[in-house]
Amino acid sequence: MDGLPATLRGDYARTAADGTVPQRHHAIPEQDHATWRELVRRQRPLWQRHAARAWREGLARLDCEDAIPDFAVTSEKLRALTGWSLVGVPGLIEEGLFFDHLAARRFPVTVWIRRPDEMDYLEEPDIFHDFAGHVPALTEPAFADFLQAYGALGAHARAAGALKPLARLYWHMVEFGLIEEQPGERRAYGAGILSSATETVHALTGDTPRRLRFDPMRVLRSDYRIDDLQPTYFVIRDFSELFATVRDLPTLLAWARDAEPIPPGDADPADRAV
Ligand code: HBI
Ligand code: FE
Repeated sequence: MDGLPATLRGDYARTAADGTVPQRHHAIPEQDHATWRELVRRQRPLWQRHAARAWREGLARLDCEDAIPDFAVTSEKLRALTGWSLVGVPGLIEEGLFFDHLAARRFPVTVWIRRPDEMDYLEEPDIFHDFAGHVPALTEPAFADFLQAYGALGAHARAAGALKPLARLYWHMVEFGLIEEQPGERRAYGAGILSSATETVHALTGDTPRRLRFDPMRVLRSDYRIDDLQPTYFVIRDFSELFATVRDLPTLLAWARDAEPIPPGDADPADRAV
């Protein structure tokens, strides 16, 4: 996602300089709340069975299952828990702006929701992906600290020509991360997994994906497809593992920038299957 997709769906005409728009929660039509409830209803059994404990506890604290949540209300809860807040955006925003928001503990959340005829697949993240997928993990302190430190590295990565490895880290560990909570007990915390019924089943029960022990150098070299189920998932043991990568990240980003990328789905001799 170096540039932004050509055809963006949101209304970018009235964005502020920082890429944000007001949510206008009061103006959300009942149909959109009904779509949200239907998406929650479909995912709830999969979340119970396959979502990480910290993610499930976060979702419960957000109390957001009966209607599209008001970002101002959620921000008050998040601030008290991990210092994060939410800002509305029309959809994907320029990378530099995105990183700046993360560095300031502001998570950009798309303000529109998919149509009823798009329940299973969407080419751009909507509010269900951004909020239901990403926000519960922001209640977990180590993950919340990791994401802020990740955003703070954006400017450095851009200056070092290392935005691609940085984007790979986000893709694999924020969008598609798995966690092994007990030996052999794998669960998901990645937003791209938990906001999609198909991806949740594939990631946790499919027999085709590779599931590999998280290794920062491997992840930073691993290219990915944005329009298909993931062929490879990376598994952490706990969220502090992610935060621990941040200290070495400036060095690793430069190394990964010059290293040979690993094509999506390919194996690497150093891989440790989980
Ligand atoms: N913008 N709103 C929004 N949400 C994202 O997840 C996002 C983005 N812009 C860029 C981007 N993600 C990716 O390039 C990340 O890898 C940074
Ligand atoms: Fe996302």
